[in-house]
Amino acid sequence: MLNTKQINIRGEFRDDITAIVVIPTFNEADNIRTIVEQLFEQTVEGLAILFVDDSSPDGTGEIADALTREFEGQVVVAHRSGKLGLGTAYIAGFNIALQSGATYIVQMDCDLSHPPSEVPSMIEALRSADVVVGTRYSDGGSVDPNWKMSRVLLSKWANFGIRAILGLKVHDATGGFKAYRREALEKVGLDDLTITGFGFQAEVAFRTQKYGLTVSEHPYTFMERTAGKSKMSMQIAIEAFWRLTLLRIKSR
Ligand SMILES: Nc1nc2c(ncn2[C@@H]2O[C@H](COP(=O)(O)OP(=O)(O)O)[C@@H](O)[C@H]2O)c(=O)[nH]1
Ligand SMILES: [Mg+2]
Repeated sequence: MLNTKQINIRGEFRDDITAIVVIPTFNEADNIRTIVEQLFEQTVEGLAILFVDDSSPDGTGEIADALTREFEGQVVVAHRSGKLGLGTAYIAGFNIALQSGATYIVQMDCDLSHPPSEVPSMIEALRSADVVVGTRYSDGGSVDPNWKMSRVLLSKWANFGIRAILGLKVHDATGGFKAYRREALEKVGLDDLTITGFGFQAEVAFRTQKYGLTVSEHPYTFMERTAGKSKMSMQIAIEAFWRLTLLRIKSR
């Protein structure tokens, strides 16, 4: 399904890398350096970053290339030929991280909505769980206090609806802040995921539950991006809903 020929990798991971943070990017020129600096401020042994950039028109890919030279062995970039969507970006990134031999794989957004300061404790929690799910919707978790009530309700209801459709126990089914042991990703099976758009997170959560992987929920506060634009739209959300409904019907 995934055409690896379209992927051009810059940089190479050092041999002592154990944890790879996969970050998909599309037009994140104003955020990409900050996230690298904030992640490398954390004390995690063998930490590296893999960006999956979809030929961002704003030059994110070129900045990423410069970062691979500045942080040689610790920053790698997978360039794809065009905007191929968030789900396939994660699949490509996870596959590269697995091939690179990482023991722990983290996923997060580039826009600083997911705080880099939570990454060390999420990786730590993988000692006793297969998957650690960052959650905005259980005790201790929250969303940006500046969000309007309408936005909070929309986000909560979308999450509630998706949990109900798929029968998910995990409190945050739509978030993209998670950490996995490599065996967990191997078990989830990346190459035959059916939903490659926004519903990707929920399909992975569904398989995690179906295959009996142990999940630890990690509460955090989701902050609104301050630079760049969100790529989320109503059309993307509606498509995710019907695709997830089909997934549930087919798996009965
Ligand atoms: N490679 C790639 N990254 C994407 C794509 N769409 C969104 N992203 C990245 O995925 C992350 C989440 O996207 P964002 O627009 O912040 O979504 P939101 O947080 O739901 O509003 C960010 O790091 C984006 O740059 C895509 O099609 N391809
Ligand atoms: Mg965002």
